Amino acid sequence: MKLFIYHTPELTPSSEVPDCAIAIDVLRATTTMVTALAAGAEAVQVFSDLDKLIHVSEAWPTEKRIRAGERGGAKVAGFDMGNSPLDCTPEQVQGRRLFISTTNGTRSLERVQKAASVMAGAFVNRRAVVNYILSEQPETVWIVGSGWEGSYSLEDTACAGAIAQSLLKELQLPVDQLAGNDEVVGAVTLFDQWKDRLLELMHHASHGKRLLRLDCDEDLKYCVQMDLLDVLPIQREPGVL
Ligand code: 3SL
Repeated sequence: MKLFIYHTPELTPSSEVPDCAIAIDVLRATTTMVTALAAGAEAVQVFSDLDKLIHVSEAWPTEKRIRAGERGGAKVAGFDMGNSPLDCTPEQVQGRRLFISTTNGTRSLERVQKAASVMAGAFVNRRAVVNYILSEQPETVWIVGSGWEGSYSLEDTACAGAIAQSLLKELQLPVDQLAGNDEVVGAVTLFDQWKDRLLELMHHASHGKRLLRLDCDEDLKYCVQMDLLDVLPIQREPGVL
């Protein structure tokens, strides 16, 4: 197995398709997706384009759908919810399909949707992601951070490092044998440095600061909870997890 980490979807090689791809957007899209499925959502369907989301979800019965839209951290007007995982209660989402579009997270899922298996990862379901990789043993694994509008993000790389570190431990491999690129070594080192202070790391992250300005302190606390949910959002058809 070779593991590659890419800090943003734009950095993934356009001519290659991995056996397994994990899209990460710790703050907050993939954390929200995991939480919605854990709370009983029927599925999560992702869109980079808001108009397309509205068009496709129109065909769904109103009581069976919930529309989540976020731009710049804020809820999109007219949508049922923004992108807070804390809004994904069973009362809100159970039995419904979550139609979701966010600034960056949904784009990284779309970027890797041709991989043989595609999933959404976050700190909250790190163990479920690792268990899947260990059981399936794919030849090539990509972990793709969402970043922010094409730029690196601390939180996604730290989460990629958490997954990589756990794989190294379970497989009892030195990092060189698993790492397909230098980013793996960097991500593991970042996670190792901050693993006991993840909330503090979120406060250093530019998107963490943006969310704090939007009074999303509780979201940050929620998003750093490691292995909270044994749920693996895995793609069943393009764009649907
Ligand atoms: O960029 C994204 O996809 C979002 O997760 C950003 S936010 O946390 O909802 O602001």
